[in-house]
Parts: sequence; C-alpha cells; structure tokens
Amino acid sequence: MQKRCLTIQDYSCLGRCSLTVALPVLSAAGIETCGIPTAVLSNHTAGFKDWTYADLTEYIKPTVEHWKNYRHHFDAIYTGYLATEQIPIILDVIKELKTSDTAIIVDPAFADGGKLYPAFKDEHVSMMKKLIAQSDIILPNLTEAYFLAGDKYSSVYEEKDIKSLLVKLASLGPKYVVISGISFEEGTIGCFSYDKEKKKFDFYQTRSYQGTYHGTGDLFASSLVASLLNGTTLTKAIKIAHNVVHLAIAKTIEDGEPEIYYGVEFEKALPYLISCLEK
Ligand code: PXL
Repeated sequence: MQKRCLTIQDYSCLGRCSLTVALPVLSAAGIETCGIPTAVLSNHTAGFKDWTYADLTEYIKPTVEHWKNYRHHFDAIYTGYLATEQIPIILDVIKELKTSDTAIIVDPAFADGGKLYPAFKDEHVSMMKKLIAQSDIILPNLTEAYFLAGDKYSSVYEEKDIKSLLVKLASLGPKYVVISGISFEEGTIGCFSYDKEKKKFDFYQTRSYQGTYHGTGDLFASSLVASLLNGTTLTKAIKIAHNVVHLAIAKTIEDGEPEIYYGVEFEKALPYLISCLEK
C-alpha cells in the first residue's frame, strides 16, 4: 500500500518553504501527501520586508471533520510552521487522526539565528512544547532547541552541551530528537540526534557553505519524512536529508542566486533524493 502523509503548515506563495517545499519533496519520493494549508501568505516572513496573508485557521477542523466520511489513515502527520493559536487545533487533529501506526513528526519552525521568527512571541515556545509532548520525532534547528530547552542561545558550544540539549528535549516527550545546524568547527555543519530508548547519540556532518539559506529547515524535514516513509532508518534518513539540503544550496550558489530569502533550488536536488530511496 502506498504510504500517506498529512502535512500541516502554511502555503507561502513566494520564497520556497513550508508546503511549496513539502508537497513536491514528498510526492517525488512516492508518498501520497495531503496538505492542510494553515494560511496562505504572499511570501514568507523571514527576509522579505512585508507580506499579506489569508488566515485559514477556521478551515482546519472542518476539513478533518469532513474526512471522517472518507479515507483518513495517515502513516505520518508532519507539522511545520504554525501560528500560536493553531497549536491547540493541531493537537485535536492528532487526537482525531492518529492511529497506532501513525508517526507524529514535528518541525518546530519558529526561530533561527538566535531569534524567534517575526510573527512569534515567547508564548509560542510553551505552546510548541505541548505539541512536542505528543510527537515521536522532533526536528529543531539549534536556535529552536535552545528555546525549547529554556536555555540561553549560544553560538559557541561543545559536544557535551548538544548532548545535554538532546536529552532535555527528549524528556519533553519525543522518542527521537534531531538537531540540525550544528558546527563544532568552521567550514562544517551537521545534525546531532538522540534515540531516547536506546540512549544512543549520532552525529553526521559535511562541509558547509558560507551564509544562511532560507527554507532549508523545511527541506531537511520534508526530505527526512520522505525517507522514513520509504522505509529507511532514522540514521540514514538524516544523512539523506542533510545531503539534499547541501546539494540544493550548492545548486543555488552555482546558479548565482544572490537573494537567499527566495529559498534554495531544491527542485534540482530531487533526482538525488529519489536515487537515495531507490537503493
Ligand atoms: O521556513 C519557515 C517558515 C515557514 N513559513 C513562514 C515563514 C517561515 C520562516 O520565516 O515565515 C510563513
């Protein structure tokens, strides 16, 4: 049976992120994907000066309610960028749709570079912890990890600090925690992960590119979910997802795109993703 994923996040028309990344990535990986758009934005909120949007909060629950009459089993429910007031609704959606074989995967998607995204206040972090409490896997970047752990953000850290963050985040509920954007040494970047049951840490890194690129967290999360739903182990899914992001940045640089908030050229990394899943 083909795997099915429900992903709940916004649709930002301009600036590749959220659903405009998740849908093509998951589809390319052979996963049937239902996307519930939580809002439609003219463009995302980080990097662009301003934006306009239509809020679709009111439409989330009736959609799920309607599905009761139709096929509504999902192998994964994967959440991304959400408004603070949408989180209790998403918790209800999970209660409604989760079965014993549904993986709940949460990309917290609320902060980067030491700061919350412009639309959020501190309350968002405590709401996000409630969602994380119901999850199996969380995929924070380093900034989000610090916020969720209640620790002060620092761009300087050692392996023991990251391990302590991972254990703290696992104590919030999820079985697996994957923190992306870890660099112990200039010119490198990687993902540190933790398996709570096995008490096992893992680290995967490659060489890094200078600067920050928008939408890479969404590309990482979508590629990781796509890999897991194709039956890969989490360890392998992390490697594939990290490499997809690395390649998408390389293609963006190769093409000379100077405005990073338009997102990375992930479309050109999809053949690589598919080739990894065929092995
Ligand atoms: O990539 C995360 C993201 C998703 N959606 C919206 C955003 C952002 C980051 O700022 O603004 C609307």
